[in-house]
This record gives sequence, structure tokens and C-alpha cells, in this order.
Amino acid sequence: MRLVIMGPPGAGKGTQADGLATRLGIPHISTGDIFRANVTQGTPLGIEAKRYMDAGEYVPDGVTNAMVRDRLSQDDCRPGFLLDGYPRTLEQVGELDEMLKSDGLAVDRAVELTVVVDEVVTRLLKRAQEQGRADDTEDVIRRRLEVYAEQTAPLTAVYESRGILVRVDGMGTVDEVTARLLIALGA
Ligand code: B4P
Repeated sequence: MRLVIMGPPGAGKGTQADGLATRLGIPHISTGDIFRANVTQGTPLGIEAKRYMDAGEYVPDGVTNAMVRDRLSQDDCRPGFLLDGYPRTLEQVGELDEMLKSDGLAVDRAVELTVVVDEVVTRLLKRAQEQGRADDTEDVIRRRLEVYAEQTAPLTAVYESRGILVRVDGMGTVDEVTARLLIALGA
């Protein structure tokens, strides 16, 4: 199963993707987590990514696409994968298609987690208190939501037109959302 999980910041992508990937026996690949690991290690990729992430902007497509291409070429992705937070731009959608097409493959299903704006702001401000992530300040959260609305929300139409989009209500407790996801995916 080659899955993509989408949704605004704070929709619960990372939270849900972890358990779902384990259950499906496929790797959970979060571009945000990979960037943050590079930031922590102080790699050149991390130093570049941090400038964008701290401002709530997307890391440039060229950088992100190369990183995902490298990750998907690893052996553990052969049975499938769950991509969390990628693709986020139209160019990334095209790149992902190309990466898979060369092996005769395609995205099987795209899941969109839907939530209301007030709820995601509340969740992210709570995470800010608990974890102190640099991009969870109120100003940066608002910018991330704007960037999502402009650049990423329209992508769901691409997957919808292919007939592979599944919309799942992301409101409620983590367990409630997980149960809905499993039903929607028939997992
Ligand atoms: P991400 O790491 O993807 O961050 P995110 O959108 O905030 O989602 P995340 O997965 O962390 O949060 P979740 O909704 O699970 O991206 C961070 C940055 O990296 C981007 O802004 C960008 O700069 C860069 N980046 C990443 N991918 C990129 C790409 N493809 N192209 C360019 N740039 C890219 O959870 C949020 C909080 O809600 C958590 O605290 C969680 O515990 C809580 N929560 C989840 N579900 C809940 C529920 N049901 N009820 C209550 N709380 C819940």
C-alpha cells in the first residue's frame, strides 16, 4: 500500500500516521520529522531547512524532492510506505508520480484529515507548551495555515480526480480518529 496523508498543520497527520504505518507494516515517512532530525544534528540540510520552518514557510521543492527520492529508494519502502506531509505542492505531486512511475507504481490512496481552524490552533499551542517547537508560536502557526490553504489544500482535488482520495473527520479524540481511518482504509 502506497499511502499519502494530508491535512493542515495540527490535523493529526503525524499522530495518526505512526500507528497506521505500524499496523500496515510499512514505514512512516514524515518529511517534517526528517527535517527536524537534520536540524538537531546541525547538518547542511538542517541548517537550510530551519530558516524556512521557523518562519512557517515550505522548504524549497528541490531540497525536499531530493530527500524524499533518496528515502523512497531504500529497501524498506518496497512493500509500500506512508508519506506524511509530502507532497505539499503541485510540483511535489508531479515529482512523486515520476519517482513511482519509473518502477511502474503509483500512489494507491490519499487520506485527507479534516479539522476546523480553531481546533488546530488550540492543539498546536498546547504542543508549544509541552514541546517548545520553534514553529508552534501563534504567528508562525497562522502563517503555516495560510501556506497550507494556498499551496496544499488544492492538491486534494488532484487525488480526488484520480478517484483515490479518502476524507476522514479529524475532530474528536486520537482513538476516535484512528477508528475512522481504519474503517475508511478498510484496514
Ligand atoms: P510537519 O512536521 O509535517 O508539521 P505539521 O504540519 O504541524 O504536522 P504534525 O504531523 O507535526 O502535527 P500533527 O498534525 O500530527 O511540518 C513542519 C514543517 O516542515 C512545515 O511547516 C515545513 O516548513 C516543513 N516541511 C515538511 N514537509 C514539507 C514538504 N513536503 N515541503 C516543504 N516543506 C515541508 O499534530 C499536532 C498536534 O496535535 C500534536 O501535539 C498532537 O499531539 C495533537 N493532536 C493530534 N491529534 C489530536 C486529537 N485528535 N486531539 C487532540 N490533539 C491532537
